[in-house]
Amino acid sequence: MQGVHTAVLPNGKVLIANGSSNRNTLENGKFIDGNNSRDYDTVNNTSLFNPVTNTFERIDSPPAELFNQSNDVFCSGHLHLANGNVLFVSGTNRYYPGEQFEGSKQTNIYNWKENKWTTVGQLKEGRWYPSLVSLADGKIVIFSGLKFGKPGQITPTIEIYDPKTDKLHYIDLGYIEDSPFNVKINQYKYRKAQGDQFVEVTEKADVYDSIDIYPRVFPTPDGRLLITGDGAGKFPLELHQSNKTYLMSVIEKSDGSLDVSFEVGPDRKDVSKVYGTGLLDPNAEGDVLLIGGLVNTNNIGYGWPQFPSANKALEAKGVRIATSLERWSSPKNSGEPNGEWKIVDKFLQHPRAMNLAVILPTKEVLTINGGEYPEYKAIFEPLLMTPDKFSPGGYKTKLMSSAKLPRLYHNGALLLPDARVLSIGGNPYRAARKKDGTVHVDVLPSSKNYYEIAQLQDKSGNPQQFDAKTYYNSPQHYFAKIETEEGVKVDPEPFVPAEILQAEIFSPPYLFKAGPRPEITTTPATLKYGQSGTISVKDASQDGSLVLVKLGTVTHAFDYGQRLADLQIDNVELGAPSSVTFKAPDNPNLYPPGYYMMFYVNDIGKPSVAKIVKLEA
Ligand SMILES: [Cu+2]
Repeated sequence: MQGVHTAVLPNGKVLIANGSSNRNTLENGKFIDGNNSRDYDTVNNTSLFNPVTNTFERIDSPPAELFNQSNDVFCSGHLHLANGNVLFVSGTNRYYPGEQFEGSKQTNIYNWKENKWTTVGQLKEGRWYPSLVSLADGKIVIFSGLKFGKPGQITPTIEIYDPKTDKLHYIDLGYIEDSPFNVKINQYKYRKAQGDQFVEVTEKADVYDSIDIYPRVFPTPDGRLLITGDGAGKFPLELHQSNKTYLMSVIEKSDGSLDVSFEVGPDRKDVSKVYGTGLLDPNAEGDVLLIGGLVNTNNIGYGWPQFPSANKALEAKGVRIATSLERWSSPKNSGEPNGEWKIVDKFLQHPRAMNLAVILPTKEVLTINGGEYPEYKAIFEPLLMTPDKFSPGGYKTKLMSSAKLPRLYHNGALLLPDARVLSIGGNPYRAARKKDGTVHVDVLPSSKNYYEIAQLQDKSGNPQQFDAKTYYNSPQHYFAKIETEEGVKVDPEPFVPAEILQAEIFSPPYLFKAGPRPEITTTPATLKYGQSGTISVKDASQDGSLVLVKLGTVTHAFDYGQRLADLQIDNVELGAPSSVTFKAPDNPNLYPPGYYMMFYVNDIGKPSVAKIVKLEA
């Protein structure tokens, strides 16, 4: 199964939903753009992964039609509600013919207790590629996305879902002072690579700003939302760079209506990027980190070997893949009322896009998946970031053992309750589905025919037919003939199928540390903000730590869900078992109500398996 949309559930299983999954239709040898997502068989592409038994189980998908419109979760946004159910917002209404992307207005809720799909009704707007972020009281703010019925247009609105009333509030940002849709970009600055250095280039512009699709948005400790500018690009595919950032506030008035206001935040040190990842820094509470991504274009086909002269033209315009780590220091730490931005160039060993950054229980971060280009040249080695005050960006970095499979566009990575990391998906181009349900993954985009079945050979040049078993046994087995503007050649990089259908699990170094793994034997069923609790731990140590990691929910190089709260330990009574008294987090802005994995980490940095606990007001 593919892995476009993934979320860890409170029962420890991983929900994997794909909808129609970026496929074309193959009929009588001809590739036809898109597929019929009103046909249930086309969107029935959902499963649960159980990391304890290492098994996948197909489950029902949301219905293919709702409210007389198509209902396809492919390219939706998703986030856990406080009750652990997962709210899916929008998805694809259509993308054909001619890649005319439109968002659906549908919502779907996955109920993890009953293994059932329901809806909270329709959105007012289509939202293809939306982002969701929780507020302190469990409301969910839904940003951006492409409209319904008007292909390629970003909606200048937000909707806020209130689980208490089960209603959606619609707010037009076009009328709000200092919202991105009301702020003019007169110039922007970007860094252009020149030999081994970067030089700053200033360009004039004359456009209003906007909010990216899949915007990287984060809560601040004081309850605002930081719109960083990074995301999955502006639409249509035009140059639309910005250094601007925004802080948004949502106030609920006594009559229940919501008041939204904006402040323009500090400028970024480089232009906003697409398809890098972002996270709240687990080692500097409230700080935001943005890692990697594509700079100076929205064209994710950048790097495809089929188009060498187009790639050169993009590079001449300053297009590149970032190696940087950018940090927004939150107001308290920076001393500035709206925080400040810093950039560390050459933070990553490889330029990297479509990557994820998985927060580990030890407060390390694993940058994983993605490629040196968004859809080409996968990077197989995860990069472990270990907190270190003296290193640039606050982290030492070290490459880990290679994965076996490439994970380009549409990949996922999540921290599992057993402290391993699931790596899943990968979808550099569009597979083709036949009427009988079979799916061709041995395809390549073609300059002449839109798509074609890839012509493959082995290392020695013998012609080959694609065979999934052979590929998964030996992912470097196939090489494809590609048609470039400079003639036909054999791609020096091994062929990557259009969909990677196997997952891998990475065991971080902490699992190989000597000695027994601590075990949490009892926890309170629920944690209340700011209150004390006690857990029992087998094989605890005097200087262990206790963390909550919010259940992850990942798509398109971003995890909307993950947060790490480092719990204050007030008392440790060593024994068999030991008893550890702690204080639950007191800031619901950063740690919204819902389900978290509680890990105990011993003094040499070996984590327990998590107990899943509920944090509530
Ligand atoms: Cu997508």
